[in-house]
Amino acid sequence: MRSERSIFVLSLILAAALLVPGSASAATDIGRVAPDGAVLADCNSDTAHVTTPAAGTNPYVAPSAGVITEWRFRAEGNPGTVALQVLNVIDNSTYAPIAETPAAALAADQLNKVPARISITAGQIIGLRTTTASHGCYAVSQTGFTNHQVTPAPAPGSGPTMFGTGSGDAATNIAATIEPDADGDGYGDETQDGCPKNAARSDDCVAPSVKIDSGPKKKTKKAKAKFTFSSDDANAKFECSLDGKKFSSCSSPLKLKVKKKKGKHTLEVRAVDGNGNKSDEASYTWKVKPKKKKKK
Ligand SMILES: [Ca+2]
Ligand SMILES: [Ca+2]
Repeated sequence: MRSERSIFVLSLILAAALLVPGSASAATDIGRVAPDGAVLADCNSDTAHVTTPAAGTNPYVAPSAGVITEWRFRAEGNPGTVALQVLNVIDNSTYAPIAETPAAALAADQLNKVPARISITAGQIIGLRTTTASHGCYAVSQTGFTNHQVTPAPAPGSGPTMFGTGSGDAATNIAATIEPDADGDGYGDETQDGCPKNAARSDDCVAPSVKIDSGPKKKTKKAKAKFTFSSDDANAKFECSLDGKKFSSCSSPLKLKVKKKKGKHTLEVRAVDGNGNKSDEASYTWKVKPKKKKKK
């Protein structure tokens, strides 16, 4: 019983993983966070940071468009409050902040993971803005990278700003996960958007499945019949229709008795999830043939 239950839970998890619909590609991680135990530099309040590498691809630049659904920052000491910024790259020392997340109060001496919902397009760069004076906020020791900073930090939409060179062989302590946003509604399609093909909705619009798992013998002499059915959505409710009658709520197992004892019968079942999404109907047809009375 216990193992059946864990298999059921496992299959639900698998079903949920397979239910990531409409995603053109998988989530992408960009940026760098300090390794555990790294010694970080101090930084000042109201300072924005971005990073450029001496050569090669910039790991802070988004390779494709999407929505940042989480950003990460490894803190030592007291990091204060920090916001993630999305910036246009004008050149290697000029950046234009486009948007930023709300400033988050970060916990000391640990990897902070902050949920987010902020759009980014291919070629834009992530950076950070410190909003309180803090210790241990930005610099990841990183050979071949340059951490650029500017004070005061420019506000999003304020236009391009020259970022001075803060330090060489150091990189901004920030990373982010970008999920695809195929319908462009600003919700990451994998963990935030229950309706990734409809820009007007982000709530769950995916219909559950339904399956009739067992029923009576296809040819039987019995007027009584028993059915079991199931859905990939464990919280879905069921609706049944016998012989074309109106659907009404039902549950598994379902026991019924046909009135006409002779002939074909059909049971249709559908699943309805908590958001009113209905599955297609599953149907089961069987034939009832009564016992012939023995002639004496
Ligand atoms: Ca979306
Ligand atoms: Ca949507």
